[in-house]
Order: sequence, then structure tokens, then C-alpha cells
Amino acid sequence: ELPVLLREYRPPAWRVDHVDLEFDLGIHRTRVDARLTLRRAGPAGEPLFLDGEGLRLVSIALDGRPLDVTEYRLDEHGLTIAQMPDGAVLHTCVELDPSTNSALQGLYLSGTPEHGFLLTQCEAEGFRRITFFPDRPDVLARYTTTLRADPARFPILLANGNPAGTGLLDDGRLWARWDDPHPKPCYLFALVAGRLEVLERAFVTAEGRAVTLRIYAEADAIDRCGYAMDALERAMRWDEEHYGRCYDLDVFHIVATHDFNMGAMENKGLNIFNAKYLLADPARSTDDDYRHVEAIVAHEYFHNWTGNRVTCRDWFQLSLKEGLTVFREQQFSADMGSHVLKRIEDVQLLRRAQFPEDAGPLAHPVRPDRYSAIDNFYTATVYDKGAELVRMLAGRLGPAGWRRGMDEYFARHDGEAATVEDFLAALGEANEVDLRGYLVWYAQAGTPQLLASGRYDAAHRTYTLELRQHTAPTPGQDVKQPLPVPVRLALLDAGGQPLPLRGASAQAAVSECVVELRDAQAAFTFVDIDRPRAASLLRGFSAPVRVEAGFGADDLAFLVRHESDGFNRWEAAQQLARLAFDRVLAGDLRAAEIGVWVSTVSALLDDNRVEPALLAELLTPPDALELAERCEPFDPAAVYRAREFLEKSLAQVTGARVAARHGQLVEAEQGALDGASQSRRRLAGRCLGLWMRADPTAAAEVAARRAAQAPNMTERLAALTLLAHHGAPQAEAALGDFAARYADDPITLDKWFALQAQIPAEAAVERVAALRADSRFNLRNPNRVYALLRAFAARNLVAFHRPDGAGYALIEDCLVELDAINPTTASRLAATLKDWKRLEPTRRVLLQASVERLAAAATSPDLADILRRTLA
Ligand code: HT7
Ligand code: ZN
Repeated sequence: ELPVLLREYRPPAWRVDHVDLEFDLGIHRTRVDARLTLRRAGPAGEPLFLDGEGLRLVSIALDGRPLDVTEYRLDEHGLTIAQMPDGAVLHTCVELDPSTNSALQGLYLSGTPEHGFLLTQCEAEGFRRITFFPDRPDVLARYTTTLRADPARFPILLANGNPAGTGLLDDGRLWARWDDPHPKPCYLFALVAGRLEVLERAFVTAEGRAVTLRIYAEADAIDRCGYAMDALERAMRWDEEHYGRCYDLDVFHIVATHDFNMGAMENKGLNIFNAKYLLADPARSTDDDYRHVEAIVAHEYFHNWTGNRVTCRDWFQLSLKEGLTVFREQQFSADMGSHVLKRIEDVQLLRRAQFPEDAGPLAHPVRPDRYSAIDNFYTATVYDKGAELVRMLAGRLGPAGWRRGMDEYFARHDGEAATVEDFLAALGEANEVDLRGYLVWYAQAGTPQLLASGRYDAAHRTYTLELRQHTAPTPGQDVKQPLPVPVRLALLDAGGQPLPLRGASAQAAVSECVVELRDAQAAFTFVDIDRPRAASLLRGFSAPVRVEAGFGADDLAFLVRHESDGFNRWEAAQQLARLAFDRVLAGDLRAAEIGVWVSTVSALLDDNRVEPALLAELLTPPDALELAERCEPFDPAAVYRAREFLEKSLAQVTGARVAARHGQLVEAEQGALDGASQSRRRLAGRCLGLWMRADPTAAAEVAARRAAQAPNMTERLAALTLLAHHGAPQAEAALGDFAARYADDPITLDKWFALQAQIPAEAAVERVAALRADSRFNLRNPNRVYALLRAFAARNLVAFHRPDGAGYALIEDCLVELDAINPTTASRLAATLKDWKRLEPTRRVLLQASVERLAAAATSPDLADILRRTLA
């Protein structure tokens, strides 16, 4: 199939003013009547084309007149009517079978035919599997939806918008009508029908609108929705206070399902959530789970303005809603917890997922200029790098300017489908600055490298910072442009205090400033300044770049000890660990850098001013996926071993202290959810991890007790993971107990699958193969596929990359089967194969052969597209 190109965008030839949908719902047969009020928007004579896939057309009529088969054409992509008046009502009636829809796009069944419920997923192109329609985001219409079904089987009937009546028909069926007054693209359409319980709360917006908030879930899950409800209320208030955005319907509904391809979906007034990101309770949820629920509830809610009220003109603009909404969610989560820890978490995610994507064969710009399968572009680049671009823009404008710019964006484009250019124009014009220079960030793939060097001139008392940028070629983009790179910085004295900064044309001195590198290189001079002990660069990670400042271990150790910016303190510890890692990998096990890292971070254990969660992060070397990026060619087992050497070196020095600290931290543990308790648990987990390496016998005994008895899931899971990953004698019994205890809870059982998938031992291949064959595994359930297979392929450096290729063969085998079931899940799993070219030769040959076989066998456009680009 030919790719869709950004430069070929054309406005729609037909607009739809109103959509009247009627559903006669059944698990095996659903009938959809659609009446579209159509208006010509393009040149006279242009045919009407409506997307439609897998639909059985029952009848078709134009302005009430049934059409003859010669008056329309049907193919596998849709329906064409050549002769059309300029305005008309088109009535189509189609039938579909939700029970056989294993792709989980369009209308499908969650759970079993006997007990499950019906729901929809339309983003990106699922609406065309429900009815014939111009399935593109720039066709905005008002929808009325009527649902009819057997009330015994489907007592709850939900769709977008406000309730507009319900009752019983003469034949005993239940009907419910929903009216959505806000024009929306069809990807935001949703319905839900089934037997569900409800949690309800009243909310009054700052504008005085009374809103009923309802969360629906199956009976065994409804008691676990309270935290999500609280999070929703917090998010609604926060958006009012920080962006002046109020909710705009009388009801806001959320529904939980265990069968979902992604995290959640922001359908207008009817969000649908993967249960994993909605349900939470103290006995079964970790602190990370709680944070994810809060963040994703907020993310979907924030889409009501950034995505729904202002939507995207086309799917190339996906980051316009996703990058912006991730950024808003990051701001919210930081306000709800710790700004420093949230920034660390965001940057870790960027480095583990987005930087490798940007450096490999699947690299693409935040705004791609072509796609073959749009579902493959819901990526870390579009979401997380996109959020970093928004963060740079917000930083450039400052808090008041950012708010002014966003107000202008909403004022200009409410009810419209916008572009990245529209966004930059609204932000810039509201503040009288030209932000078009940032368009290059949207158009250019690859992570820029920033080279920094500082020079002090004692005679003139000046400090000059030289910055250079370079972006390596990426697939299809050989030549790169310089980007505007904001660098937030301070210059520190020997006590770690910021020195007063004055530019050459200086007015008042500041303790921190932002310089913007616009060209390939530039120099920035600060005058009248003492000799700095160290430069603190890219504070708060002010741009998504890799920095190379040539700092040695002593400079970095100084920053770890003295840096006042919490994020940069952590960053210095990470850089120091990276230097140590490079030495270990080179075989220099006695290198000074290793000792400096160990002594610097271990000393922090005695500093009770360091907040426990931050201390846990300071004591942790970068993730293996980040470190892997430093190796060319990439030997996964060697990366694992080198990182483990660092862990053990630190453990040897800290052994007794971390054991004692662990004891203190868990002594008073009650499982409370406040920030301080969560922070203590994070450090307890880290201490136990180090202790496990220092004294495996003693630590494993404690871990076995905590896995069985700790009063919270965070500790239980951390302890169980350590037992399993360190091959402790207690591991198998503890794994068995855990599985038995949570046998009825799919979300918790997924944790059990995922932790075993990541056991860093070659024998984990056989374990994963056995788990795949286990009756509890189900290839039709995306959460289970991600828990077992994606965790294995993405995170198990030792077993997935076993030199005999057994790990590759296992995933290859699963992918062939999965492609026929669920192409979205298959291509997300296949994206883990992207690094084959960087591997050392033995593994490279094996993985390449596997990817080639898969590419030849792939049947879905999604999987074929990922594999073709992976091989290119
Ligand atoms: N906007 C949502 C995207 C989404 C999706 C995309 C493709 C296939 C299935 C999907 N489910 C949800 C998620 C979000 O809020 O970013
Ligand atoms: Zn989103």
C-alpha cells in the first residue's frame, strides 16, 4: 500500500453536519443504522467516498430513496457514490459481529460472550469498522446515538454526550439515547453496553455547571475505583485552576475493561480505560500503580480540551494533542507529588524508550511526514519527545506567557481541527514572539548531541561557555538542521553556591539563566565573575538532547555532593555511573571512576537531609536499556554483567548500612499512601536490592518474609522480584504463593508474568515458553501479551538475547500467531526487535533472519510496516 503523505493533505470534499446513529446491539450480531447529513465542501462533481471495513451492507438510501447497486460502489476500503447532490441525508444500515473482533478496534466484546460487555475503540481508524463514514479527524459532526438491547443482558447503555431519554420498547428491549452537543471527529465516538456496576460522585465546575461523574466497572472491580474517582476530581480542579478550562457536559463517564490495546481512550464524555490504569486498592496496587492511575486519569481528562475541543487536522498532527496532553499531565503529576522526582521519572522514560527509538531504524519526527499504518505512530517520540517540545515552548514563554498563549490557542481553535503551525502561531502571537524556529524540532528526527566546554579568563574575569550541536542522520533524513536548544544553567562556586551571572550587555545579575543555542555553534560569555568550580548545565533537562561536557569523575562527584538543583544532582550521579560503566565494559575493573562513583553515592546514605526517594534514585545506576545505547556493537549479556558489577561494587561498600536502613524503613510500615510513606518504600526497595547483592542469604530470608507478609504490594512485589531475579532458594515457593493468592485478579497476575519474563538468566527462555503454554496465558489479551512477551523481549537482555537464538525464536513464533489475532498488539511487540543491526555479529545474524522470516509472513499492514522499516 502507498504511504499517506503530509504534503498531500487536502481538506475534506464532504462535511457531515449531523450523525444520527441507531444500534441494535447483540454479542454476535449488531445492526447499525447511520443517517449522515452531508454537505459538499469540495468542487462540484467530486464523488462521495466513505471509509468502511468489514461491514455487511444491509441497505442504503439517499434522501429516503433506496439506491440501486449501480449507484454506488463497494470495495474493501469503503463506499463510493459518484452522483451526489450538494447536500443530502445518506442512510446506511450495516451488520457486524462484535464477538469475532479480536483486533479490539471498532465494536468488540470484552470478556466472554456469556458475561462480557460490548464497547468501542475508534482512534485512530476504528470508526470505519462500525459504519461507513469519512474516517478522518478533520470532519467534525454533532452526534445523536440511540442504543437498543435486551435489558437482562445489557442493562447499562452508554454513549458520548448528555443523556437524552431512555425507556422500554414494545418488544421488551431497553433503549437509551445520547446527545453530544460538541462537534467531534469520529475517532472520539464511543459506546458501552453491558452489565456494569457504577460509582457516582457530584461535581460542580468553577462555572457552576453540575456534573455527575460516574465510573463503571464489572462487579468484582467496582470497589477498586475510588482512587480513580478522587484523581479525576483533582484533575478537573487542576485544569480549572491552571488553564481556566472547565468541563462542558452534564455527565463524565469512565468505563474499565481488561481487553484494551493501549492505556486508555479519551472519547468525548465517555473515557474507556484499560483496567490496569483505573483500578487501585492498597492490597493489590503498588505505589507506581497509584501514580499511573492518577496520571492516566488526568491525561484522558485533559484531552477534553487538548484533543477533543481542539482536535487534530490529520494524524500527522498527532503530537499536537498527545505531546501537549502528556506535558499537561506531567505538570499535574508534579504538582500532586514531587517536582524533582517527576522530572527524573520523565527523563528516565525518555532515555529508555524515546532515545533508543530516535537512534534506530524506527526513528521518525515528532510530526512524521508519511505513514503506512497510523497505529504504529503512537510512539515515545510522538508522546514523550512531543511533550519535551511543549516544555521548551512553555519555558521560552514563562508561566504567564504560556497561559496567555494557551488561552489564545483555545480561543482561536475551539471546535476546530488544528495543526502544529496553528499552535505555534497562537502561542507566539499572544506573546509577540516568533516561535516558528521550533518547527524544525517537529520535523527532524534524531536526538541532538550537545557539546559544551567552558573557559575561564582570569585576567578579564569572564567565563565563556561554548556550545555546539550535532544530530546524526536518521532513516530518510541525511542532512540535519541546527535546532533552537534552550540551556538552563548555573555556575557554581566551591561551596556549590550559584555565582551571580551577568551577560556582556548585563543588567541585574541572576543565579541561573537560560541561553538559547540557535546555530550549529555559539559562545556565551559571562562577565565580572569569579572562577567557577563547576558548571551546572541543562538544569531540569531543559532540552531533549544528549550532553557531552567532558566532565571528569571529580567534577561529577562535586556536583553530586553540592548541586542544589535536585534534578541535576541526580543527573550528575547518572553521568558518574555512566563513566564507571564504560570502564567496566572496557575490562578496567579497577578504574578510578568506579571507586569515585561508589564512594560518592554511598556517602549519601549517611546524609539524612536527602529525601528517601531521591536517595534511592541517586543510589541507582542508569537502567540497562540506557547503558546499552553506549555500546556499539551491542553485546546484551556484557551490558547486563557490567551493570551488575557496578551494583555489586556499591553493595559491597554499603552492605551493613543498607541492611540496617532497610530494617528502620520497614519497621513502622503501615501501607499508608501519603508521599512520605511512598518515599520510604522506594528507598526500602533499593536498600533490599543492594543488600541482596551484598549478603544474599540474609537478605533473601527477609525478602521471603516481606513477599509473604508486607502490608503493601510495593514491598511484596519488590521482594518477590529480588528473590526470583537473584535465583534465591525461596523464589519458587514465593512465586507459587503469589500466583495462588492472586489467581482471580488478572492485573496482579500480570505482575507475576512480567517479573518472571525478566529473570536475568538464560533458562528464563524455557520459563517464558512454559508460561506461554500455561492455561492462564491468553494471546488474545493485550495486557497478558505485554506482561509476558513484551517484558521478555524488551527488558530481558540475558534470556531474550541468548546466543543460541532461542529467545528470538520464541518471540517469532508468538508474533506469527498474534498477527492474525491483533495486529496492533503484534506490531507493538515487534517494535522490540528494532535493535538487531546494533547487535554483535552472532546475535545479529540470528535476529536478522528472524525479522526477515517474520516480514515475509506478516499479514497485517501494521506488522508489515514495522518490520519493513526495521529491516530498511
Ligand atoms: N488517544 C489514545 C490513543 C489510543 C489508541 C490508539 C491506537 C489504538 C488503540 C488506542 N487506544 C487508545 C490514548 C491516549 O490518551 O493517548
Ligand atoms: Zn493521549
